[in-house]
Amino acid sequence: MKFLSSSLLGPPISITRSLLRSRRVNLLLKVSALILLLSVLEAYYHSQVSLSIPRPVGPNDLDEPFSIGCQDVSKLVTRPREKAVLVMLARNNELKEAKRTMENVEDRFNRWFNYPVLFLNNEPWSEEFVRALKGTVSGEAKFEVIPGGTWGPSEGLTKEVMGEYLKQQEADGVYKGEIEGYHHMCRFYSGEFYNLDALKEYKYYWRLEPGVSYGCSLTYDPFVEMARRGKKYGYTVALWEEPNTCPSLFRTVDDFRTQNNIPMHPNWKAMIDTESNWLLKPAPIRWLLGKILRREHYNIKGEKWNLCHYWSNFEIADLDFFRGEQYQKLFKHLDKTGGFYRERWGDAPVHSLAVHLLLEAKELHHFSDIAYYHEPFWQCPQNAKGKQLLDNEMIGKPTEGMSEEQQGGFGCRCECGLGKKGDWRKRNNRGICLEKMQQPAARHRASWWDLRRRRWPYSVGFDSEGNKVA
Ligand SMILES: Nc1nc2c(ncn2[C@@H]2O[C@H](COP(=O)(O)OP(=O)(O)O)[C@@H](O)[C@H]2O)c(=O)[nH]1
Ligand SMILES: [Mg+2]
Repeated sequence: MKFLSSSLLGPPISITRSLLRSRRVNLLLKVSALILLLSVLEAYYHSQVSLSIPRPVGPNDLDEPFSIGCQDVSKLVTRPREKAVLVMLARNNELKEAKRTMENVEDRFNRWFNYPVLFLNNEPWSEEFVRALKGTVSGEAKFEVIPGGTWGPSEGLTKEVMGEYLKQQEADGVYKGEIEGYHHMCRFYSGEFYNLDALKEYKYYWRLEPGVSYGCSLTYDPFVEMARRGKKYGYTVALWEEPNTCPSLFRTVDDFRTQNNIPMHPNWKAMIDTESNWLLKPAPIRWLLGKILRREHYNIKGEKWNLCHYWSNFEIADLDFFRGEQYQKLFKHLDKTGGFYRERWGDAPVHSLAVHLLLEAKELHHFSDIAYYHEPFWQCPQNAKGKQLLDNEMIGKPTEGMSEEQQGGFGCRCECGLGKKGDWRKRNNRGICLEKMQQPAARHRASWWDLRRRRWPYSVGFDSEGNKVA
């Protein structure tokens, strides 16, 4: 009876329900699939199209090595110098390491060019340090004490609050986060350094550190070349920053960018991670990560800094840029937030984000011909074949440690062996950061195949075999 009535009235209620449900499920599935597709398309568009880095216009890369092999230094030293200075911040107890650096830099460069060297300290110099270092410098040696107030802390930060910050960083395992002097040093080099009276007469500086070493000879004047080519910031090594030293740095710099209507030009895009997890970051997720959760290393729009930066313990740069209005305004903006102490912002990421925010790609220079070692990283080029000027009297006799000459190399008298095994030290210490940060200047770029094989071509000026791009 029951069956009859239901068959007369149409399909049983349970079947109707399940039909309806399956239609609803169907619709739900279709809508979900559509949302998913739109999300993927949107995420693709955002990361791979709107954040893509255009190749430079014109046939050439925007940055190439200043020199291939050795130059006839005897001809170059007769030319006018730039207003430039070598700078070393150091402590009295770093005498031995400071002396080693200076002797090395003199041997590889300054004995020909005789630039002045400025030694800086936050405490009075010991007589012993002055005596020992004076003897190493071929130009004028100047010893200055950093004026009080310039060596941190930030305005308004009490000793107690600073102490709390340092304790917290020690507990969190932040690299050198518990060392007060290290915070002062990072803040000093980020901003106050550029306004020192002792630097007023100069246009360029080359930053040195105790205990670093230079493995090639620099037989031309890098300051003159910087000026001639309109370069404002020169670097050697690029690498990833320790994430827990600067969780809010990128957001703070990007806030400055939007407040001052600075457009997202290619150099800035080069600091954004568009490679990892882009698929999972459509607009609503970015909004959640950036605006609501305020995730570390994200800006308010939900774009993530790739943590790449230039290692600022080597720098050759234009002081006018750093003491100029825009950079100083940025430094004050950063300093006001207390991040140099609440976190442990390094001067390296601060400089790097700043130059990528405020300078054009053509104003940056990779000193790929300089061999530079600072524990634990090393950049060292191969020696240019047939360009070692072995008979040049002023450069002198080649040493026993000189690496062999290679086709496609561009170093001068480089010693890259360091006595350790492995060939990686012979080539430039390229890597994903250098590759990415140089993209705005590079017409020739690493193919996905090169990247997969971890074969970093000399993207700026050179192809993947190390040959100069025509
Ligand atoms: N005068 C002075 N120099 C410092 C102090 N802390 C660091 N420095 C200098 O700052 C530079 C960077 O310091 P370093 O210890 O090499 O740090 P790292 O290279 O980041 O590991 C070096 O030139 C040091 O001599 C400090 O408290 N006083
Ligand atoms: Mg150091």
